[in-house]
Amino acid sequence: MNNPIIQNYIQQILPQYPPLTPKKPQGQGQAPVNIALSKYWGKRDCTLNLPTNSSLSISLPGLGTQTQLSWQPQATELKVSLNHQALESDAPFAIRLAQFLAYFKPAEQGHFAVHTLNTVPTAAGLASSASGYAALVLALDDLFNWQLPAQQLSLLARLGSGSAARSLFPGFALWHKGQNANGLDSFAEPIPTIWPEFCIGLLEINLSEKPTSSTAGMQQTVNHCPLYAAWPQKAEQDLAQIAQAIETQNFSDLGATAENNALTMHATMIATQPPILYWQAESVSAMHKIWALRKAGTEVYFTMDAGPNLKLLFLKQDWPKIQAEFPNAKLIEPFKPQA
Ligand code: 2P0
Repeated sequence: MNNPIIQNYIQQILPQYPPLTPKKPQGQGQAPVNIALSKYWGKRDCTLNLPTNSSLSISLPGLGTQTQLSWQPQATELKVSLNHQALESDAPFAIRLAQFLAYFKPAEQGHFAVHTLNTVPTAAGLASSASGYAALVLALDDLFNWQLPAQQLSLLARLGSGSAARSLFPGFALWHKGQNANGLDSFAEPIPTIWPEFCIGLLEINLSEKPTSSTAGMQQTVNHCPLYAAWPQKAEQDLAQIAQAIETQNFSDLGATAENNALTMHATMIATQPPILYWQAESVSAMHKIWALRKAGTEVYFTMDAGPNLKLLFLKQDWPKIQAEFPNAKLIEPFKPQA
């Protein structure tokens, strides 16, 4: 059963909705994953997926999701394939997708078919839901020929997954938490700074599915962590500092603030009852190595999301030293033109 609050929200974005009519046989969309430098952790409204705090991210070109979407009037159920494998309709990913797509069905009879290709491991802490819902909304926009501006697409993607609001954009993006109960001011927009030397190193500790989803983890933290009350203000301060560091290209300040922001977010998770600890022993070893490198003069910082993997932050000139210490790290240059 569709929620009238969500239906009304979509109506504010798509004045002609409902009904919707596909304008072509197939819609396509692709979007990058993003890494938050100042994190989103906690919702103030679970129905409209509104965050407690604003967040700021960097998109990773070449890593993300490609989605094809078609409307099948004769189909009796939603068909979902992920990386060329058909998913059972009771798979968590398919259930969540079905709930989202139910709002965009052109008719009662019939179902969508969705083919999704991820170039990142699904649910391994590299935010595939972010690129997934951003690509899906772009595919919907293509199928129905809405030609929505990016800000409106961001409002729709946020409904699917909060961090998806940020994946509509290359480079740095800022997702405003918004103030309004109707959610229409909670969208992301690009920060136009280009910073060619800015690099990310992906340090994969463990790529298996995480035990606690972000959605569940953040609400457990909101409801059962005595430290959480301090988080929203800290997050806003960090975001302002990181935005300033981007503008002035002050890498030390960006790295130090982003690392502390991630550790503070994890501190709230750890202090939750029961505790949420995404780290593994290797995650902690990597942190110590990073701090030792820094002490020895190499400017490298890290950030971590809802998983055990680390994302290193550094400038291109330091890559040889970082690679020597972390031979398995994967270099990502967010501002390098893609081939
Ligand atoms: C972020 N994360 O800012 C934070 C940091 C994980 C840790 O956004 O419930 O998948 O779908 O809105 O967007 C992951 O949470 O959660 C996330 P929902 P989402 O990147």
